[in-house]
Amino acid sequence: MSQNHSVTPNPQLVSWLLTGNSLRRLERYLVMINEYDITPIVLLSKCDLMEQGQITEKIDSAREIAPNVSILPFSNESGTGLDQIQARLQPRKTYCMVGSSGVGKTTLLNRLLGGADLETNPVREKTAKGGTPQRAVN
Ligand SMILES: Nc1nc2c(ncn2[C@@H]2O[C@H](COP(=O)(O)OP(=O)(O)OP(=O)(O)O)[C@@H](O)[C@H]2O)c(=O)[nH]1
Ligand SMILES: [Mg+2]
Repeated sequence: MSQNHSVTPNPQLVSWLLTGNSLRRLERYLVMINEYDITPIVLLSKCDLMEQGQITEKIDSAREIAPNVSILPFSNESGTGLDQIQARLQPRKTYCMVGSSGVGKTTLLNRLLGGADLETNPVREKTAKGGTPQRAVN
């Protein structure tokens, strides 16, 4: 029997980064992702809570640290930008989404998958962080 059977999957990963507020954090994600053959897309979440000027400002500052990366503002609330995100998704590709707790990752998945109904948590007022409904499953 041939020893050359390669069964290693070679998924094309696109990692999504949702910036909460921290550009430092975004920078760390990009450094981490740069280690792999992954094309990142920065998703700027909750743009319904921002004025157009603030959105432009955020995009400009993200672009300074990620000059060649697509930056897509979106809102789960109003639906703005969801079609642009959807347009980036291809069947049978693997995608990975990272971002601070509470930025809206699960809500976005629910919107994109339609009817997935994964559990979301309100952002806690004191910490401005989500309640981490997603946990590792052993
Ligand atoms: N205003 C506004 N609120 C949003 C939006 N997307 C999500 N939220 C709210 O933000 C809170 C946190 O959303 P989640 O989707 O649970 O956040 P998450 O990133 O999955 O958080 P973890 O699972 O803790 O990592 C929920 O109360 C959502 O309803 C949005 O586009 N606009
Ligand atoms: Mg979640």
